[in-house]
Amino acid sequence: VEASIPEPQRAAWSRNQIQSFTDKDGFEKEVVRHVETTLARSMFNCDESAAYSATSLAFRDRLIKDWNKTQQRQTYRDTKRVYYLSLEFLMGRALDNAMLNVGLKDAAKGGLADLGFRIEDIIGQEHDAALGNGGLGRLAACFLDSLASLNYPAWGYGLRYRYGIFKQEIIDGYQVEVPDYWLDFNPWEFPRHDVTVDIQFFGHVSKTTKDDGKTAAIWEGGEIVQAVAYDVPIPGYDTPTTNNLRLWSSKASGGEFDFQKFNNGDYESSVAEQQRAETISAVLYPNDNLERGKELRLKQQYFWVAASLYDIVRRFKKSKRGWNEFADQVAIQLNDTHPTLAIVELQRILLDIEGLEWDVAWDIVTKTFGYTNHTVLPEALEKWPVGLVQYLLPRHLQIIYDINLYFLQTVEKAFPKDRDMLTRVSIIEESQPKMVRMAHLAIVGSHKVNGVAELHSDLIKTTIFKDFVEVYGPDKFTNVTNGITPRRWLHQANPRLSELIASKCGGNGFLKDLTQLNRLEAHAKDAAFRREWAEIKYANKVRLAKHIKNVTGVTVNPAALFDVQVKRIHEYKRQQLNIFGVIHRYLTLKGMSVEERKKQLPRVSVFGGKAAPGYWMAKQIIHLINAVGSVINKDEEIGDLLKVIFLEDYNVSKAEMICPASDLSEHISTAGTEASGTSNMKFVLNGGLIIGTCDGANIEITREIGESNIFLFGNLAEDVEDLRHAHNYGSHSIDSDLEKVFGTIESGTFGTPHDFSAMIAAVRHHGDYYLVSDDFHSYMETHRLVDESYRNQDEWVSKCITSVARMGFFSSDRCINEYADGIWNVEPLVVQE
Ligand code: GPQ
Repeated sequence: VEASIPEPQRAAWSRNQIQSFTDKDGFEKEVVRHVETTLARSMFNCDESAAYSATSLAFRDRLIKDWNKTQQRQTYRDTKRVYYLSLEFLMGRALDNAMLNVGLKDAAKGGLADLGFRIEDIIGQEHDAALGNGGLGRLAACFLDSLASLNYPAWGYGLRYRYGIFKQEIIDGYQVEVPDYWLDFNPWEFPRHDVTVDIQFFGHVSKTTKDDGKTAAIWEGGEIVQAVAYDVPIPGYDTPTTNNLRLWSSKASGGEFDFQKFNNGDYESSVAEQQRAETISAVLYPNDNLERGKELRLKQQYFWVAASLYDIVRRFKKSKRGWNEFADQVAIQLNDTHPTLAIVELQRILLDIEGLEWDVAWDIVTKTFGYTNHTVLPEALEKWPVGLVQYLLPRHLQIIYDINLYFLQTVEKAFPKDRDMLTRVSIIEESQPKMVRMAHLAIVGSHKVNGVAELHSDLIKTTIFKDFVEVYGPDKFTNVTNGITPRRWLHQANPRLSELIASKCGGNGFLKDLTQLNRLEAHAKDAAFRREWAEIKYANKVRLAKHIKNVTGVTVNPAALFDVQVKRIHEYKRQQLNIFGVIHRYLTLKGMSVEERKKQLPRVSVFGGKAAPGYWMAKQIIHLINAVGSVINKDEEIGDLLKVIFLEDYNVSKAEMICPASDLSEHISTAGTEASGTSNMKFVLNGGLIIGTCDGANIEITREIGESNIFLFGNLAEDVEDLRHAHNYGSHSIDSDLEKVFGTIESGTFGTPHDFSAMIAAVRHHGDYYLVSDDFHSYMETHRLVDESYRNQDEWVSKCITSVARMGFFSSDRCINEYADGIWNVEPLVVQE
């Protein structure tokens, strides 16, 4: 059909396209048009929800044009493309981002005001797209923003979950999970019912002899599920480049119903089949840093990977190039091991379908893939039972065995007679049952493996992947320190600060070259500038205080020091250390005379974050935080001096309000456990200081902003192993201040002590794996330093300004350029307008 339309005709059409709006009046006309036609409503009953829909549709129309042109340009120029495979994309809201990236937010603001709306209220109507758990998914979203903003020809590939991460409610202090049905009305996605892929599961493998006498494998039988593409436009900031995020949705391959069964009167089972197929993309697994080995999860992984690879290969084939050019045209990045089956799938396509020789195919595969590791925690490393893979993907298991065989042969040559080495590096773990080690497969099938912060990248080389460094040499392993997009995390989240910064940095250039923030440094000693800076922070705190009042009923004083820890709840992230510290602070205040108390600095401790539904200990931690809050917050003796808030349902849009309002944020993981952390970067970029351990990216943040601008405490990663050993085999004495905290909990101050006994026992009796007791004293001492420092507001604000000025390194733009240079070998596609 496409080819039958003559070129002059096509050109004429595109010239005559309706022009997008460029100002307030044009915007208003578009909104009215969408309300009255697309939404079929009258302007007389246009409420905030309709105004959101119409505004989104108006901006969407604009994006579509840039998006189409971008796709045309990329197809025409046919340069190397990057494919970012991620099971999670934690996008948050799209409208505000689209308005800012397109550069017409002011027009929209004025237009909405004319129609009687406040733009903030309209933005607030949007439901977060929450197709991710935490840092890993949000990193993928920041990467998409940078890829588009830097004009890289790039695609994201993921799953279109019907239910994203659950909504968290706090009922009587406990977390309750509620399904997040977010697709009611989503103007940001485009169903592509014409872009479908049939995905095969189960079945069996037989051998056949080809014309040339060679044997080939045929995978047949089993069942077919259809993948349908849904496309989401990803606008770059201040560039016409608008890339594509393609999310796959599953449905039964027979169309709506199996008519055979239907006509035979078996209506119910034909509907059931439909529903079974749809289950594949129904729900995001809500675990962070934990793998549970569920069959449906493996199905999700293969479904998504196979559909994406089919699409990538189809696009490559259109270029009519030879397979020897595949890796020059295609770079695929594996976001953690979740998409590792892509390695096997590409090998299968090249071998079984395209008929390439094993070695030729394998060379293409390894040149194509790069693998990013995001954790060293053993419980997060994916392993799948061999039997399950055999049953679900019989041909893939054969290929995995062959990959392993050839790999072990090369290892054997390099390390003759080292059986232990072979056992350690094997892709197959010889356990009961046997397991496929996905990280090993990912390493063997990629040309580069990277960690996400310097310490983390060093740790993977010396611990979990040590043997592979011996096998491949150190150059296969590299570091790309994480970054965040300054568009969302500064410009969008903190517009007033962004504007103030722009006024000193020569305009908005810093949003595309974050190193320009260094121009701020000269102003840290300027008293008038500091006042403006502090005034913005205060206003952001007032806004958060209002939100806190609205959702919890607790009044907090915006002049207090806001001390924030928001992230997934996990023992390694040590929210328990924080709440024990809060209790200690409370006891100290209670022990003071009224006079002494008057001299103390008021604090608000803010917590937020979800616990995986099956993570019992994390849920106990949430319960303790809420129990402590409900006692302290109504203690009149304490009043404003200490408030403890748990904000329910922490997500991206709430982070955009919370980060700008923090004075101090907590990044206090046991050293060596947090691969990078990225909220640490968000908080500093928004003019807050950090209390943290020498872990993940905290170390590089310290190097950049200077030791005097961060509050570091605690044991170092290199000492963790010895300490754990001492807990288990030597004597383990608990910090005396921490014992007082335990005593208070056990006396029933915060409700039934039994509820919290496991948390205490983990420290006292079960080896204190996360070193809570070891770090407690230094943590409390460091909090005292924070108080002291905060009293000198001039100095505090200077520290904040200096820190922001030195944060240029942590842009995800820098990070994406490093991937492009060091791993993908791709170049931006310069846009000539
Ligand atoms: N991360 Cl393995 C997740 O958010 N989920 C996961 O399942 C794994 C890692 C995080 C990691 O904990 C953070 O330290 C990183 O900053 C983040 O990935 C992005 O690299």
